[in-house]
Amino acid sequence: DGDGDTGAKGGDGDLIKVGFSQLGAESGWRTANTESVKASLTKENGIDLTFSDAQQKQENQIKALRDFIDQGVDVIAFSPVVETGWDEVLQEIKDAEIPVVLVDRTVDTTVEDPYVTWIGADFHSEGVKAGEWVKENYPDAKIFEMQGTLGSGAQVDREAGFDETVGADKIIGKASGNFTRAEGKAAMEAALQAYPDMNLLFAHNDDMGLGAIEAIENAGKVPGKDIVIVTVDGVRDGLQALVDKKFNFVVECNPVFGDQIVDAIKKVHAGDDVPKETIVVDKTFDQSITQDEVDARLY
Ligand code: GZL
Repeated sequence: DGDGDTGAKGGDGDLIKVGFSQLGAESGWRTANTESVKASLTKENGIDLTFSDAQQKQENQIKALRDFIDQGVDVIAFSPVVETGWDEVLQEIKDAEIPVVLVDRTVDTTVEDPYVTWIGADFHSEGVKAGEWVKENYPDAKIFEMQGTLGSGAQVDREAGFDETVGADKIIGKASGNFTRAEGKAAMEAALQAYPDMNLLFAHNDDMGLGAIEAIENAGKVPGKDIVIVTVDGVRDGLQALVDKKFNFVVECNPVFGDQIVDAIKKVHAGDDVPKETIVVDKTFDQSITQDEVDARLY
């Protein structure tokens, strides 16, 4: 190429400046996702990453996104803590002509074409998989549903998939544990009082299920037996609970897709075609899982 470029790595000028707004560090899933993002969005991979953690507060994410606009980044990537409330900032990003790669969670906005591509899991399908296992194995269960962060795509779609599969009449109560262990434990303590005949918990993530185990044991009941527990994520602590027979079924939601994010960023920056969405593949786990399999898990 005529600019005398020897092809050697130029200075930072050759790197793609990326602003990444992560929603928080609320769960094992999220910290594994952040590790994957930071391991992939590196200078070696051609990325100059500015990373921000919003501690699960939408106003912090909106501020970070505005900072990225001011910094003139080349690409913005973010995982929106909830689906709505982004119209103004997404329009500002669009006006600044900065392409958006949406990661993990989904948005519901009036802005035309707000992002170039979305990479994440099929939350509705995860809810259906959990519901199918419950319908198959515990058709007459009295179910308590522990919701994730209210208004997040993961909560809305897992709930829809699960409820339509098991039948809303099987669900005797719902409460949010905001995807965290502490809030899951607190919500379960209240639920055990309010719904003493509950015999199955569907928790929208492992961390809330792990918090619920503490509440169940403190109430003198046996998790996995008196109260069957079904969760989503498949982080190591969740799979350990499965081996320990305290969880009964776990639907995976794989957080390790930093490589796919880098690939999308490079294509978007180059103006290459990218699919509107890329679904991260999930599988399921039951109590047949072995300790060796759990120990081998990366996250
Ligand atoms: C799912 C992700 C969810 C996880 C939770 O892709 O958005 O958020 O299931 C995390 O553990 O808090």
